[in-house]
Amino acid sequence: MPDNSSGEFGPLSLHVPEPAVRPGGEPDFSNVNIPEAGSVRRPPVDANPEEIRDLAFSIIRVLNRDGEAVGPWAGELTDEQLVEGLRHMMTLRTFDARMQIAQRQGKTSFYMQHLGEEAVSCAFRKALSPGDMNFPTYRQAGLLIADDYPMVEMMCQIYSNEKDPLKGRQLPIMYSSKEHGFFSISGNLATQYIQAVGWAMASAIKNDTKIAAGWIGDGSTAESDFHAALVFASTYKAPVVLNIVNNQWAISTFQGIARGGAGTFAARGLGFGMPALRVDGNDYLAVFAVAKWAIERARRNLGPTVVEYVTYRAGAHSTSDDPSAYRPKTESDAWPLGDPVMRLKNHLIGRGVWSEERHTQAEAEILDTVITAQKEAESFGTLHAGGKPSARDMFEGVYEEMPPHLRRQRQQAGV
Ligand SMILES: Cc1ncc(C[n+]2csc(CCOP(=O)(O)OP(=O)(O)O)c2C)c(N)n1
Ligand SMILES: [Mg+2]
Repeated sequence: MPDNSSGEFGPLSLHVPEPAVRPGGEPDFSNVNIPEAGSVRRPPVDANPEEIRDLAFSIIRVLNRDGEAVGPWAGELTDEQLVEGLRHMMTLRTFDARMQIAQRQGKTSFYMQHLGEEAVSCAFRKALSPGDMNFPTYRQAGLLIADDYPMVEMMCQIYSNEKDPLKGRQLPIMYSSKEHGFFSISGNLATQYIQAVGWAMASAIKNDTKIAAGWIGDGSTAESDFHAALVFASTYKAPVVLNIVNNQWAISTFQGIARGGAGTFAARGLGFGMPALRVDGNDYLAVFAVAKWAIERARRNLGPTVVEYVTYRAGAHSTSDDPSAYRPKTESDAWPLGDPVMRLKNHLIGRGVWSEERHTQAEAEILDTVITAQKEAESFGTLHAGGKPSARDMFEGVYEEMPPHLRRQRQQAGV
């Protein structure tokens, strides 16, 4: 047996992946391989996963650099649907901007933005049917906005005020709406995956027709729950779409740490025999087309699909984060897949159904709508002012029958 007593092999050491650049350096995305828009084939929905393994290493794109929709994944949406999609993304962006300021004004303790990632959740929602269930993280509020969930309720939740539908029991932005297919957000990342697969399995066991969508970030794929969920989803061919939002960062940790040697996050699905697609997450048309493909596959009982959205978190992780500590300030400008709002806007102008004037007008209208909703929400209180949920509410809504120790605590609190 060879040993190393003579020191022949030298000492062992670990490989720790490093981001391409650090603060002060020039942004560098030369490692992001971007195929031409329209160049990735579109297999039939019932394709054998073995035959489409290449899709886990490419990027499905529809909008080219001139703003045209090209290739086999184009042509899924009407002019009206695209204009609606643009409005949803603009609304989410405006909502974010207002809530970010509200946090700085002390009206809420915490906020998380979607800047640069609006297309992912806004387009995905439009590919689902009523009754389907999302298990989202905190960066998919577009699922609510694009389903016309009332913004006032979202804001009341953020302000933990007297009209907060969750009565102050959840961290701001951790919404919940059964009617809108938005499962209560859990702060414990990756739990969304096992829950989504479990829900999908239950739907199949009941011989129902509803499907589930699990959501996870690049960094959270390092959690055990991610892998456990993939085992159950692939073994039982659960009707679920397993979304991975690769926005390049997990707070200050770059995506290379969680990705490890896998090449891409989508490729994680291949070891489980699942179809795995990678898509340009800043291309509304591509996101919708790929979501529709995966959702149809689940609905036809053909099993789960892994979808990796390649995007970039242009904003800070949350209001508690300062990205200048770990990445160049101009990195988001250098992101080679552009901005989802600008790209769809330019496409619609090219199609002759939108213009700079209409865009400016839409911006003003949307800002007005968001401010009106904000004023209404603030009339019900903010973090430190006005109405609050009752302390009594804290004891409700968890157990069907309140256990004795909670009943005692409630009595002690006198509520
Ligand atoms: C199980 C668990 N571990 C750690 C955290 C703390 N945490 C909150 S967000 C976050 C980063 C997640 O990054 P990623 O999965 O890439 O999602 P992104 O925020 O980029 O959308 C971490 C580590 C958590 N909420 N849950
Ligand atoms: Mg991330």
